[in-house]
Amino acid sequence: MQRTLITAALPYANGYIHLGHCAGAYLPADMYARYLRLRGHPTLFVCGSDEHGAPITIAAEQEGISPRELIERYHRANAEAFARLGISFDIYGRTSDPHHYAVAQGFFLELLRKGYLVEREEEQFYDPVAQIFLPDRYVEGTCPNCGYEAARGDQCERCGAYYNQLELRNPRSRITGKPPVVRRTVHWYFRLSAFQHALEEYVERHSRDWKENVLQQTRSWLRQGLTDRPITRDLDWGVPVPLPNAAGKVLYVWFEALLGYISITQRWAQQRGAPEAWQPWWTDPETRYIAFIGKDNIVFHTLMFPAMLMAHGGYILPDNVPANEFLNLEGQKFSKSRNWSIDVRDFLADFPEPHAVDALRYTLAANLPETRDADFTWQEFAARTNNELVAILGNFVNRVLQFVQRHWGGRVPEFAPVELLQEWERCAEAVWEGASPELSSEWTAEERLFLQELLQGSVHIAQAYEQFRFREAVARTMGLARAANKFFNDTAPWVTLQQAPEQCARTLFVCLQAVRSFAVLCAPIVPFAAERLYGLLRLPPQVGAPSDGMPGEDLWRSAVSPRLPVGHQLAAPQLLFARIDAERIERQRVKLYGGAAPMNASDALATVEDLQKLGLRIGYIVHAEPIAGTEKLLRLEVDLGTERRQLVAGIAQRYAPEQLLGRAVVVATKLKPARIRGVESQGMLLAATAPDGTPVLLTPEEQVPAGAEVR
Ligand code: B3M
Ligand code: ZN
Repeated sequence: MQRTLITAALPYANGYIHLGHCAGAYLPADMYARYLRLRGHPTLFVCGSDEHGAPITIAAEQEGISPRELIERYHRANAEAFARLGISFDIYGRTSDPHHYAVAQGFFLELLRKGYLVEREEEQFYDPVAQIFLPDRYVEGTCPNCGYEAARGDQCERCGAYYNQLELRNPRSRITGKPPVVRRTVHWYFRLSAFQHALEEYVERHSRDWKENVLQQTRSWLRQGLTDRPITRDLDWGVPVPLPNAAGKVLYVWFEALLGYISITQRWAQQRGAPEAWQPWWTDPETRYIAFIGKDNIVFHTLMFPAMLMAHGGYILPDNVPANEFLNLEGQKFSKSRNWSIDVRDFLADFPEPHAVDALRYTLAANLPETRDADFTWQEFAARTNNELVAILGNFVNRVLQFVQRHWGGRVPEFAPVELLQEWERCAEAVWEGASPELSSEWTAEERLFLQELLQGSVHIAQAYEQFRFREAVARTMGLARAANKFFNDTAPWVTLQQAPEQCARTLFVCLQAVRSFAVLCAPIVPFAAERLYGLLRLPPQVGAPSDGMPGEDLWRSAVSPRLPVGHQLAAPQLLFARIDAERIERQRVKLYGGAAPMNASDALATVEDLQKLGLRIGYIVHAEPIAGTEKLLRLEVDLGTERRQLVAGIAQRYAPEQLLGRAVVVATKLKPARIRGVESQGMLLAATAPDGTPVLLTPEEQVPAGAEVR
């Protein structure tokens, strides 16, 4: 069975992890790891703290403590935060581990022996007062390109230019504020350029399975041509360069931190008392290696690390590097320095109840920055919790368990005729062979509809996880819960209870099996709730927790089979989720905005008049054609009853022009006209955004005349 190694970027131990980090790498990696374990695949999920480099030393200086004190504090805090969030690492290690030093140094020596490292003397800034060479982040000066006065040593934040630190004008040391002097120093360069060709081949082998953002960034680096990179620094905090002539030099943090994935896996093996057990994970070509990261780490994982592994030899390369874009917070970038952040630790302190962790995971997962930046808002957190987790999933589970408790004393009711259960089982198998389930006419129409949706859904969700489309997996999972509620409503067991008790029992039997299905299907998203759900069903919890890298049973495949036996005793019902009330959300917003939460100030809210200003009306599409040279745009003509308007709409990914003719749409008629690709748009079409990001047109439920007002 497919062995999968999963790593998530090693977070710097220079601060508390926040929600942005979670959405970037850790939550999707955890969902993936849990999903694979539920499939029974041998899976190892490795992470740890990155404890060296300028980010650490600068933070330590700012806090007035030693780097060691700093990393102790944040390593512990972050390990705990991850655990409480349910991020199911098999090990959370650290790069200050002496074993890591040995691994990184051994790797360096092997690359040196193979001729992939070259020693070069170069000029660099030196702070004569502090008596140290200044790494790029330690110098500041005037940008040689745009004249910005607080430009960093290697890159200007304002104009984005890259340069050598010696080109800075008026350089100042960020430690003493004094101008540095230029001194010669020796460094080792990794011959990245030697791997240009091999890396091009490697990347193109993955041109179909890697995400677009990952391919684009990687290819653009390759196009510019790879240059050799210095992998040592003059610093006293880090992994010492293991050579006699290298006193005061350490390995560059990125060089050694990447090797942390390997050293930490080895630590895992040592801790199990099987020191060789790390090997298949990193050396067996049959192992699949998936590296989860945020978008700022892409080329390190698609070019630098693979080149290092090739240079050394004997290691497998990442199969996929599913990098996410960034998560924003209430419309702005996360920023610790501007106090615009939500640390996981603070969240857990303010929302200590276990279901709140599930609610956070669900909210983040439903809105991951998979293909573009996403936004976390406190309002969305409350809405997703109250309107989805509580009102849909929790509600279904509770209705079913209460009903069974009341009328069958909490025992799984009778299902007749039993032959149908075999048919159900058969269909549950068949969907995995790609068949569409067709239940016989022995089933009621409602049963057929619901079971078919459930059966097929479990396969579609699996496919979404396998293709790293986590938002879709979440949306589909909640979609099944919606279907389950509909089934309960449509079959009205409170009516059949008197009139057709056998049918009523059958309905509740089906519902209970679905409750069990949700325990399996929800585990990657809301593992704590899944655990509680197993408790309510009196079943041993199986939520994709670490399994020591061992294979197991494929639970997912039978997730939607009827596995709760008739007569099985359930526990007393309890609510699975709880509402988050508006007051708590308001307190968080006040905390974030520093007492001036704008949404509650009534001037920030739109009025009915504001809405009317848009002039929303129903129009009928009378002409549609693609706009040449674009993929998404269509030119439309819309009949508004009294006039015809030309609109440009970005809906071509979902709708072909001929599908649109005669359709009723909602048009904002009082917008300022805009020119899009040279075509004038005299208004705008309204569309909802589907989970995959494509637009879905809004259409009135019944026929209404062109020009009808929308309010
Ligand atoms: N610590 C950068 C970061 O946290 C870095 C990742 C290392 S992965 C080996 O974004
Ligand atoms: Zn500049």
